[in-house]
Amino acid sequence: MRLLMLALALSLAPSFLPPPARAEFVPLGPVSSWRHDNAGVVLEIGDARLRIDAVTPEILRVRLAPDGAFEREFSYAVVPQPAPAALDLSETADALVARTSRLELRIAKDPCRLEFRDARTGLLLHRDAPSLGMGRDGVRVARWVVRERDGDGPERYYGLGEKTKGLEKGGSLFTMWNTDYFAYDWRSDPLYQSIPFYIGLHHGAAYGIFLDNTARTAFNMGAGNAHDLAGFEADAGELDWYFINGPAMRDVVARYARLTGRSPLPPLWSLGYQQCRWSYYPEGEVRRIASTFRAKRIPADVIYLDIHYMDGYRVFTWDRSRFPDPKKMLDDLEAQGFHVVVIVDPGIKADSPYAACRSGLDGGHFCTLPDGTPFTAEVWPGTCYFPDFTRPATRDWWGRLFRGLLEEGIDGFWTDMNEPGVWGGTFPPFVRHDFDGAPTDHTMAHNVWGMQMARATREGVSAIQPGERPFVLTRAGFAGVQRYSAVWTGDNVASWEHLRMSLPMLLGLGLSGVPFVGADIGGFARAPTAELFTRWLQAGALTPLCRAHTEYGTPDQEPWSYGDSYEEINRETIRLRYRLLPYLYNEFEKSCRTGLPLMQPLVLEFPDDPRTFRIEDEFLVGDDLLIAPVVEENARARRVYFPRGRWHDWRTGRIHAGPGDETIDAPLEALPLFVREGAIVPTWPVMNHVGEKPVDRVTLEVFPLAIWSSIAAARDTLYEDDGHSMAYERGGFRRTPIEVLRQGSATVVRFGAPIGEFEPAPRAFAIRLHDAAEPGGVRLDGRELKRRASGAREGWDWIAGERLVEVVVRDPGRAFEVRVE
Ligand code: MIG
Repeated sequence: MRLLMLALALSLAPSFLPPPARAEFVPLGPVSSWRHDNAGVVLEIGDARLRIDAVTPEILRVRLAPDGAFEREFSYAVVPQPAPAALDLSETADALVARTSRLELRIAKDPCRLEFRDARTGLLLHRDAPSLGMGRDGVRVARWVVRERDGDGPERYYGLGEKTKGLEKGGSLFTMWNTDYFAYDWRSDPLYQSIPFYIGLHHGAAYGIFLDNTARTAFNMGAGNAHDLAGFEADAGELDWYFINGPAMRDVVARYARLTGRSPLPPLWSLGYQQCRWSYYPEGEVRRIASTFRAKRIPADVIYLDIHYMDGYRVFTWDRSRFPDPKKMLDDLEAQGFHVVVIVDPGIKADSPYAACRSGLDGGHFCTLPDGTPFTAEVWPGTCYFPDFTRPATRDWWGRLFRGLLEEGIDGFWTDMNEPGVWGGTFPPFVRHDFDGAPTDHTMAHNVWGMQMARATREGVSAIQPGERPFVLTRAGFAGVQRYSAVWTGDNVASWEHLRMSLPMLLGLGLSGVPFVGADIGGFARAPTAELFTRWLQAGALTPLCRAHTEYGTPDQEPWSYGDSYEEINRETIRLRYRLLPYLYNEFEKSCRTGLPLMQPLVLEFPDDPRTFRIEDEFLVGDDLLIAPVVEENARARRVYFPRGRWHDWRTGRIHAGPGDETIDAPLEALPLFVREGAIVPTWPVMNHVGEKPVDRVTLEVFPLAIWSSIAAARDTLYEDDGHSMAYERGGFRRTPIEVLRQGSATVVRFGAPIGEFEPAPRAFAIRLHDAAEPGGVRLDGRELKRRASGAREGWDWIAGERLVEVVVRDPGRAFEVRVE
């Protein structure tokens, strides 16, 4: 009887099903043969095949095809790379040794195991676990590695994108499977983003591992063992991964960003303060919020419309009873200096008279069941279809749908629910996707679908408005999402714990290639106290994306919603951001070139200082600002760790010498903010929004180095452009080289000839030398400058109480020199 049933089951089973896989880890055995072709090395290991290529001298790519057949050469994450680097190969009795100028990879032959060394120092960086290494486990592929150990304990791990559980990931287990996780907590995993990249740090050297696999993957960073094993695995597909050498941690991050692409420059207005809630409606309410910002002189650039602007949640429509004349409203808001960003959801209401539904069905744009009929699921609009964003023609179709909203005056798009999140979870595994021409099911497409929605959105907006920089904000993403979109950390909670958690989450995203990040200020779920909102706004004041948001039905959550004294503090906090906008913009522009994040954990800059390994309540913004926000209720002071160097308190001017801890006063109105010695920090006059007035003065706050050297402050370049167009790609920018030198007892500030075609409005430069002595005189290109009478357009002043020299000169648009004697 049993046999009969088995026979029956076998005969009914569709013939395309593979034989049931045995779930058992089978490590690689001995290398049976190998060859070295012009690009890399290919090894045969039983049925499996392993291929190793040098992408650059610092980056090796390793691909394991468990059944010997490599998949097509295609990646959603990795951008086209220049010609591969040379990989030299030599053979010993028991190993092959592959070398680039920077890396040495030893491949033991029996069994096949890998060991990576720095070619210059010889340091052993990373190796397969001897008894495990790479292997397969049914249809899964996995790799187990040694978690190294040094004098400071087990190897430290960083990255993995948007994860909770702290900045340093050692000892925890993580899954990559994009998940809509309302009100997650510090143990929740996985969340909205999947970035299968981590950094290892031991013996003062860092390296990176990037697993380029879009299936569900898991990273064991030393969980459940004696701290000596780590590993990663994928539910399907190849074990296709990259080893990235540093040894500086900054270089690992920069090289990872070289692989997966860097963020484009965003419009400057998107670095302004952004106000959101679920939802501002009807029109009168949106207008009231906008006018209140202006009346109260609280700077702001962006207002969001959440799902209530749509007609029955149909994306690309308006609810005309709530918004009778969107164009008029948007014109008026624009006149007030506001940009409007709308949410766009991927679910298209299955309702055939509706245009997006009809054209989607006609074009075959929706994800399907295996038999080709459109797949449906329930979400805000009711029963929905879902565009297959992994299909190029569908991305184009989606992109064209934005024309109407753009023509009405919408400036940016917020892609939500794109994990995908639907009522009850996500798509079932059998849902079909084009996967850019290699049709597959949801198992492989899930983690990239949201990123492809952000991509289709960005590309569509760019095609419709080719001269303008798009602004896209996405909840879901995969490695490389930074090429298309900013990222926010989803549905957090209005609690002190969430404020604390938000910092390592944002730092982890930055270490994983995504610079434009922010958390919902004040918290999304539930309502913050006045103090929590104020402290969160301070912590968020210098995060790359600065957006307050709250869920449906909560009390008002605007900077003025907590009474006059809080309003005053919140106004000043936002003004601080606007003063520092040119600094943020300069650092962003650097990030677009280097791939380094704006928001940096101390360990990125000081990986040789063990004190920094786990600091996650302080961070650097750009190269020179150290922020130590207050993240504890009722605290009016906090301990701050100052890494080596001297740090100037932005508010009080006090100087703190690191390394060491100090207790810093932090009354409710204070955001502890410090500037590294040697920095030149550009600031602007505060405005109510970007572009309210021409910038008539660029102030350079100069914090000279304490040690005697001919360089008094780091060389720097001031970057400027029009802030919104793509002209910067064709020379439409201005770079002004600035250096501050010591010549005897004089300090010389030298401005180089500006480079580029962008012409700023006529303006002055104010140079403020901190920690200075009273000057005997000041010269501009050799000519004596007068001590400044108030209101004079040029001249200098000495503010004894602040030990500050301030020199104001007109920008002559050419090289010039200010000499303070
Ligand atoms: O099911 O659009 O994370 O920011 O306000 C909730 C409503 C859908 C989730 C987003 C949140 C947004 C909300 N959305």
